[in-house]
Amino acid sequence: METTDSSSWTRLIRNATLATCAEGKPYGLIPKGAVALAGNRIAWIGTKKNMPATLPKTCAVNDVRGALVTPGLIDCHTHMIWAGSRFREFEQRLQGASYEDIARAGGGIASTVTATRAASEADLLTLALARAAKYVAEGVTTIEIKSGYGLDKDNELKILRVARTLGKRLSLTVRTTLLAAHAVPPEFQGRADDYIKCICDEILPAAAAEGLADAVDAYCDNIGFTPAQVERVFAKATELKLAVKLHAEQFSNQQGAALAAKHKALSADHLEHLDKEGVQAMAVARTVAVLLPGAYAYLRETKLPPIEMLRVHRVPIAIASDLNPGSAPLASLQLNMHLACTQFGLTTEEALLGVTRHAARALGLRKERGTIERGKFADLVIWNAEHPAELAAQFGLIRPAVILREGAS
Ligand code: DI6
Ligand code: FE
Repeated sequence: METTDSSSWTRLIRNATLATCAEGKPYGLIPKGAVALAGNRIAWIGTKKNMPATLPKTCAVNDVRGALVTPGLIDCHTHMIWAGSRFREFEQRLQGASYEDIARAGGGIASTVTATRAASEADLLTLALARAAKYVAEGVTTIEIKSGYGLDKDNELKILRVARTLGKRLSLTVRTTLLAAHAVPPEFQGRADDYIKCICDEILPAAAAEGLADAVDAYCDNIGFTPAQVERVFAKATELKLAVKLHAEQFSNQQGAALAAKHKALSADHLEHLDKEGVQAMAVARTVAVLLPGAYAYLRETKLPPIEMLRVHRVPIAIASDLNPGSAPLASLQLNMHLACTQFGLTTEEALLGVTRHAARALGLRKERGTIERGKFADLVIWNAEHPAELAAQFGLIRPAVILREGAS
């Protein structure tokens, strides 16, 4: 029998209901499981039966008495840095106005841009820290944050800088995404193509030069940008060696998902209006389908994303909160896991994989995070729960007992 070398172990978590989220069994579940850490990496996964007889003296041992242990949760799509509030739009929509009507009348994203441009970096950081803290409290250890409420070089970079600072201030891995192609700013009104040129010539190169963006996103829809405009942004991003993702098929089908897949995008997000061609293209490119059930519910949409088709074509499905002031001011990833099940018909296992393994892939982190597997970062949550289905089956009740991020950045 193979003997396990435990000499490098610094911590052993035993007697766990281990939801590794790795491929294989449902949830990657190992009942009575154990996981050993060596510094900031996962060194070993096993059970009581194959645990080594001796451990180094310096190895801490945690008997978690059957508690659920999962990878740290990952929210792979947020816009968490903004100033101002759009509660009036919520009232307008309850009276019958649509999200698109409000955007066309000059409200929507444009109003948040005005407030965000006026806010200092320090003010934005204070606002965002309070929002991010909610996610940390519910077991999120990695979060993606998009710009997109600055819409000029200085303000887009300001937002990305706040995002980077946020990650250093909290025990949180932050991935930043430049979303300058979110809306046409007032100074470019009626000149969307000129704004795209400004993004490609100025904003994108500046963000890349300062190392502020891990990826580039765009908003492809009737109220956003056309596929041809998105393509120009993607070409520039690729030239600068930045990964791409896309807001696609939210209110209409623009063949955005196929465009994203053509550019080997990490993800295409929203997808309520996704069609078969889009699904097939995503399947081939292994582009993750990021579903945002909170935005769907908040906007009281009725067209469901084609979940069964995504399953049949084995497109990885991630779930994210889309936290933003206009279409999803709902600061909880766990709520989105719940809504993914009740609104979109996902299983509780799909909901968990959607905020772990598949969310990691949507951020280009699949080799480092998202599952409990040897060699990955020690980035774990020990829950006050006994089964992984509990995370999606209820809301606001399941909380981390301990978040373990041993020296992870
Ligand atoms: N993501 C977005 O970027 C817009 N919709 C979405 O789901 C919402 C942005 C906003 O209304 O502020
Ligand atoms: Fe979004």
